[in-house]
Amino acid sequence: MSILSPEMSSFAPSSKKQKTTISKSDGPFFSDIGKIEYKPDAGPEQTLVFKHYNAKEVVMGRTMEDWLRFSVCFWHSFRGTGADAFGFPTIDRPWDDGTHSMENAKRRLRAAFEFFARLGNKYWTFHDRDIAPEGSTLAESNANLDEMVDLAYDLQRQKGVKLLWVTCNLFAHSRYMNGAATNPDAHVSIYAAAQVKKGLEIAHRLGAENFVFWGGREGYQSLLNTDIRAELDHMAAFFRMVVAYKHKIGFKGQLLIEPKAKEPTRHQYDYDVQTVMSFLHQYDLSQHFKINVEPNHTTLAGHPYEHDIQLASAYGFLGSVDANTGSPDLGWDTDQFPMDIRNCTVVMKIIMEQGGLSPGGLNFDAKVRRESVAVEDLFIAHIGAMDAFARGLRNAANIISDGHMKTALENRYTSWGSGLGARIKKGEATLEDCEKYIMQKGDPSHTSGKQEHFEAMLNYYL
Ligand code: XUL
Ligand code: CO
Repeated sequence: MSILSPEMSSFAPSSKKQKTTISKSDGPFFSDIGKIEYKPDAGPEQTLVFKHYNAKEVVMGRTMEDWLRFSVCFWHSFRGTGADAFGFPTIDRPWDDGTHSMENAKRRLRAAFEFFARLGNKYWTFHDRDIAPEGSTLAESNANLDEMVDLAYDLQRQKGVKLLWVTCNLFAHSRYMNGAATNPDAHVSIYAAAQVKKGLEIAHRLGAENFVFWGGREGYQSLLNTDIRAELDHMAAFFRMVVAYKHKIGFKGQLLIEPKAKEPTRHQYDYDVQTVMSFLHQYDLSQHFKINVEPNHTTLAGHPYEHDIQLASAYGFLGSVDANTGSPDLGWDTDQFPMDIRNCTVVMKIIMEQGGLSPGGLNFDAKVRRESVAVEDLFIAHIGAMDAFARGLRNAANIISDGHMKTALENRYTSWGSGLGARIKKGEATLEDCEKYIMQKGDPSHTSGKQEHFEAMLNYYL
């Protein structure tokens, strides 16, 4: 049982933390750490340098920076407190005084941009309510947001950091407890739409390259009190208003839907990539949206790590990636930094094979463990994950240029390239043709799937 109110979550924008206000320094906050450098010969204990990520190095015709498009997320890295459902905050940042004042919000944003400049990521992401405190009315929230967006605009220019995407937090406030776009009460959905209107405007002003919809409460807790068809119709109508307004204001960013199977709802409508694709087709929205895939959500849906990335890419829907990982032994979303070289390799192989992720990127929707309380842990986590993806990139480049895995895969399907197989594919064959074929040729032979051969080949490159 949870002993904490949801207010303790790092996503809770309007929580009133019971903490004494203390004055905090205005920075710099990371002068001990300095600019993170590329030192390929560094030893295993040197975790504050890049050993693999070399931003300007060219791999298969493009710089690492261009392939990887790393982004730091504001909510986990600058709003995370280490609180969980069973424990109080553990992380106390030197820029955070525990209040919800604008002064604190500004200091925090400056700290974030100092962090970005030292780490060397070129992109960041945020929810509207991460960067500015929610007011007591929408007008007040919008005014707070405008003030913070002015500062973000200046910081982006000063530090040369761009906005990968913005999203609206339509799940933490209690008004959204029964959903946002799918709330049975139209008044709540109207509030969400008004909030998203402002979200699109600030995304436009800050030059966001994408805009994300993660429907955290768009789902149900019980089928007994839920009209699924009505809720999905409402969600589609909501997205149509979004598309119309995007075009009206001339926002050029790519719209993305981020699937997740469950949590916080028992069932989330955007369950996984296949579900989102069919929703988009069903409601004739597929030309307006791509998908932001988060592998920890993929594993939560019961699929292998790269399943959704592979599937979205196969259908031209892979727009961006929330680069993180879970603990496969657990059944929930732990948002850990992606450190597994095998996973990073297969993901980069898919991304390179589709020609890159732009205008999407690899957004670290990941948080340091609640026990990793030191400021340097925030750097080590990002550096480790960036290095893991740089290794993934190099490995994927080798796999692709060698071509052995591609050939082996294609070999499994050669029978579809000619004869009756090819005619079926083109829609030129009938069931009678198939019967005649089998009568003549008899049973197919057993062909090896060669799974172990593929696994051993992959390991060669890791
Ligand atoms: C929650 C999650 C969100 C979205 C943005 O699981 O992934 O942080 O990425 O709302
Ligand atoms: Co995410």
